[in-house]
Amino acid sequence: MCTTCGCGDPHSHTHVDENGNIVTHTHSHDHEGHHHHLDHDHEHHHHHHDAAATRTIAVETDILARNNEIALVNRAFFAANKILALNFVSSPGSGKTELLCATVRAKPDNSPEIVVIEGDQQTDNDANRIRETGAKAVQINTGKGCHLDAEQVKLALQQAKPAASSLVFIENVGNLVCPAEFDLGEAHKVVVISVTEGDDKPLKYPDMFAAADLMIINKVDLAPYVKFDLDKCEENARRVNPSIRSIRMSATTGEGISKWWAWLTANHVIAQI
Ligand SMILES: Nc1nc2c(ncn2[C@@H]2O[C@H](COP(=O)(O)OP(=O)(O)OP(=O)(O)O)[C@@H](O)[C@H]2O)c(=O)[nH]1
Ligand SMILES: [Mg+2]
Repeated sequence: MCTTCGCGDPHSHTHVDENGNIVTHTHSHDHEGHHHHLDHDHEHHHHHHDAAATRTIAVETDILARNNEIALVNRAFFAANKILALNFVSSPGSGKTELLCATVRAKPDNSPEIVVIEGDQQTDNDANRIRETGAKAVQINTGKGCHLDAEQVKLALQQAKPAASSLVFIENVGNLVCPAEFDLGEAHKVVVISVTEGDDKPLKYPDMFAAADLMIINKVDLAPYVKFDLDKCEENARRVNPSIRSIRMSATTGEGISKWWAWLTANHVIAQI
């Protein structure tokens, strides 16, 4: 887990603000009492602070253990209500929100209710974009946090109250690193990569591609203008995760959307058993 970005601060607290957004505040101090970015004497510092390093690891372990406990509560809620919950992860700007808007617009007539939980450090732009499509959306602002945690999602579920047999789409904070470690209770992580990011990303961020069951390669409409080998990207993803599935898509042109809906429908059926 990252200890420099504030995501593991045990003193942070989460509440619902006056606009109905779920907001997490993180205290700006850090556990070791110095500022990492200004610490020119890093090696030396660590050498004399083994106790502090041990404490940091202990805090991280506690945070992940506590997160996993709450993720189990969320997972039990999804199972009891036959809800298919997906956790969308990617670098910023790969097109997660655009893809979710396109997904809602292309939903089949007999589609289950769709509820979207939007995670961003700041703003409720993405929740508003989802609401324009007619789907229900709850915004979580993580502040300094670079990922969603299970507690935030639990609060969002209490607010959104998704119906039985619905689809719950959780859009994580744009970040290919930390969200890989935090289980939210979802059935599957879906990693979105766009063709402008480079086909080597699965090898550079293997944890995320190993944690995902499906990779969506988005913005294929831009493929003619960039050096991005779609086959190579899929090959790289399978090197870190041999069972990962892949769908090539464009959220703006709608290419690939029927394949994506077929995947969704098949997995929703499994959630009904
Ligand atoms: N050409 C093209 N542009 C796209 C596509 N999907 C998204 N975009 C554009 O890419 C930009 C980022 O899209 P978003 O949906 O905001 O990306 P995001 O992953 O939700 O971003 P964060 O929430 O900030 O991590 C926007 O300008 C979109 O219009 C696509 O398939 N093709
Ligand atoms: Mg977004």
